[in-house]
Amino acid sequence: MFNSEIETMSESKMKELQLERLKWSIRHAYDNVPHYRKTFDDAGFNPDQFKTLDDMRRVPFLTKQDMRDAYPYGLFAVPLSKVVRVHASSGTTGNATVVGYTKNDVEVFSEVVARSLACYGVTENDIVQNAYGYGLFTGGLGAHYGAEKIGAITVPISGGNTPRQIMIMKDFGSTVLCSTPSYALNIADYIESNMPDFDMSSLKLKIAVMGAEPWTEEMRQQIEKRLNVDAFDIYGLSEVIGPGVSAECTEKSGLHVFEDHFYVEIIDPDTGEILPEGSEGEIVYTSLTKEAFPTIRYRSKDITRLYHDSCRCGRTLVKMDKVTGRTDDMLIIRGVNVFPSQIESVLMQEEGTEPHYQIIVDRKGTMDEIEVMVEVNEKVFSDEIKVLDSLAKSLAHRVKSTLGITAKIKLVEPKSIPRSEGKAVRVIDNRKK
Ligand code: DLL
Repeated sequence: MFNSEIETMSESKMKELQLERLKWSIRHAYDNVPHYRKTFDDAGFNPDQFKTLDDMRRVPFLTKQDMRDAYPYGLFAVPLSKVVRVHASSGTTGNATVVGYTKNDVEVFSEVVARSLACYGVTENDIVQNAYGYGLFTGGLGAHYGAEKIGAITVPISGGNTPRQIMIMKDFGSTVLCSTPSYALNIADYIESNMPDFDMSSLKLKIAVMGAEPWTEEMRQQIEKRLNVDAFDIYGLSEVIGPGVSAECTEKSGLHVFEDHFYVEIIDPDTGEILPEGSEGEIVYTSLTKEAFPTIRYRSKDITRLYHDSCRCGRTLVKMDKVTGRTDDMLIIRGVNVFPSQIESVLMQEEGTEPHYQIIVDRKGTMDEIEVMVEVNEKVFSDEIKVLDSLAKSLAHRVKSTLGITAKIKLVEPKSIPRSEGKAVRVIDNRKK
C-alpha cells in the first residue's frame, strides 16, 4: 500500500477526519468563491452551522452548468499567483470547464494516482508506458506524476501512433500500460492484423491501467487475453481532481475511493435525496483538501453504488462499483432505459463480435429507433451471408430478451468503426440534432 495508515483507517476514524476536513473545505469555498457564498446564502446555509456529516444534506449542489458559467477562473478559491497548473474538459457542448491546482493540489493528485498504481501492484521497478493524452486532459499528466511518485520509470508517450507504441513497448520493456480501454484494444488489433509474426512473449507488459471511459467485464477479459496483462480500473474526473479518485485493487471487485480527499454521497438523480449505503444512484463529490478549485457537492452524473466490505487487500476505504454509465449517457428507447455499456455487454457474449461498436439513435415520427453497428472478426465477416444473418438475429434476440429493447443489428467489417486514441464515441444520437 502506498499510504497504509490512510488506506486501512477504521471507518469511524475516517469519518472524524472527513468531518474536520469538510468544515475547512466548505468554509474555504464560502469565504473565497462568490458562487458558493451566493448559493449557500440563498439556501440559508451558513458554514458555521456545519457540525456533523448529517448536515451535508443542507449544502447546495454544484453542477456542470455552474462550472461552465464560471469560465474560466470564476470558481478558483486562491489568487491566480498560487495556481501552478490548469486542466480543462473538452467543452464539446458549451464552455470548457477549467480546473486549477496549487502546488499542494498537484501533490495530492500525484499521491492519489500513486496509491492507485500501488493498488495494482506497480512499484519502482516498473516501466510505465503512459498512453493517456498529455495536454488539457487530466489523464496524461495525472498518470505521469503518480508513476514518478511511485519511482517507476515513466515513459511519456501520450496517446496515438500505435506502431510506435508497440515498438517502444518492446524496446523499452514496458511493464505497465496506461490508456483508455478502447485504445488498449486498438493496440491489440494493430498487432493482430499488421504484425502476424509478432511474438507477444517479447513484451514484458503485466499491468494495464484502464480508465477515463466506461468498460465492461467482457472488455476486461478481451484486454487481458489479447495483451496478456492484468487489467485494472482507474476512475476519476477533472472536476474533482483527475484520475485517482478511486481504484480497483488486485481483487478486481469494486474501486476503493480515496475518501480522505474526496467525500462521496449517492443521491437520487431525480429528487436530489441522499440514498442509503448500497443503493445505486448518482455519485456526488466534495473535495476535502483541494485549495485552488474546491468542489462542494458536485453532481457528477456518474451512476454507481457505494458500500463497505472486508476487502481481502486489507483496505478499509469505501468501495464504489465500476461506473457503467452516466445519467446523460442513458438512452431512453421507447420508455426503456439503457446504458451503452449494457448493450456492449450483450454484444460481447456472442463469439465473433469485436468490442468495437456504435449505437445510432433516431426518431422516426414519434418512435425511437436504435441501430447497433458492431464489428465482427475477419473469419465471421468472410462467412456466408446466411451465417452473418443468423448472428445478427441472435444478437437482436439477446438485446431484446436482456434489455427489453428492439434494436436493429448491423454487423460491419473489421476496422470500419472509427477508432479513438482517447475516449471512444459509442453513441450517435440523431434525436438531439
Ligand atoms: O477521464 C480522468 C481520468 C483519466 C480517469 C484517466 C481515469 C484515467 P474527465 O475527462 O473529466 O476525466 O472525464 C470524467 O469520465 O465523470 C466518467 O463519466 C468517465 N470515467 C472516468 N474514468 C472512468 C472509469 C477523466 N474508470 C468522466 N470508468 C467521469 C467509467 C469513467 N467511467
